[in-house]
Amino acid sequence: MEVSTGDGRHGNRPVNILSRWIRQGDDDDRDVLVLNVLLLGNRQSGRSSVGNALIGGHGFQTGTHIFADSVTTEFQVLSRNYPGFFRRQGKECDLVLRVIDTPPLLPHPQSVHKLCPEGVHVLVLIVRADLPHDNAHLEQHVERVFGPEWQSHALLVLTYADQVKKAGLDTSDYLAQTTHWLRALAEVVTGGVLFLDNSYDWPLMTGEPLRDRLLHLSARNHHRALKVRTEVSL
Ligand SMILES: Nc1nc2c(ncn2[C@@H]2O[C@H](COP(=O)(O)OP(=O)(O)OP(=O)(O)O)[C@@H](O)[C@H]2O)c(=O)[nH]1
Ligand SMILES: [Mg+2]
Repeated sequence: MEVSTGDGRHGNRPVNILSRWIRQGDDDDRDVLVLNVLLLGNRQSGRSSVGNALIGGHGFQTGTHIFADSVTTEFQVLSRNYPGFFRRQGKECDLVLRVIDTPPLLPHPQSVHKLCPEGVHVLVLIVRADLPHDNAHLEQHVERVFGPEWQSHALLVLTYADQVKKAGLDTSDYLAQTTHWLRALAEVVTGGVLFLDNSYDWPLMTGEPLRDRLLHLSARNHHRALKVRTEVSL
């Protein structure tokens, strides 16, 4: 497994994270697609667990906090290279996911820009399925930081899918019965909704459908990145 800590190196191979398509040397007829993925959600929503599912490891610290604190108090970037993840124009391509875990407060544009000067390819909005929710601030904030195009780059992940199952609901029943806010959010995000059960300890497998969905969404956007609007005042 090749996991790195955001300095753009993957194993012994330097990767230029400023370019989304990187050609390997002549002897290796392969391209590399680098995608910046930003995780957003309330405290204890399961952001770091989703990050681990994406990198297929345990690099992001997770845990329960009964008081108002969060386990994640600072931005953290971890990358993973998935060799030969997909084919493009008849050639095998590597997928590098550069995953940015965030503290629960809505991130300041300057902080995101510092970590992703080239922009963000996919926004993963994370909400706990087993708790009542209404977080209209999330969309307002994201729209101010990324502009109206954010919807085309976003997908919604509902964590604690195990609890939904325990309650005897299937996912379409759940969406039909959930709050107006969550239903509306599910309808506007181009990447759609994915239910995730992070209760068992096998992140590489848990993350598989999420990685596929994420790549598909980015391809719909021709792998263009959303630029961060650093000029906005919050
Ligand atoms: N049962 C169950 N537990 C989960 C799921 N996802 C996360 N958890 C647990 O919920 C707790 C919080 O998960 P984290 O991934 O740390 O959540 P977070 O949003 O990063 O939390 P903070 O950084 O503290 O705000 C951990 O104990 C996880 O093991 C899930 O899908 N099902
Ligand atoms: Mg966390």
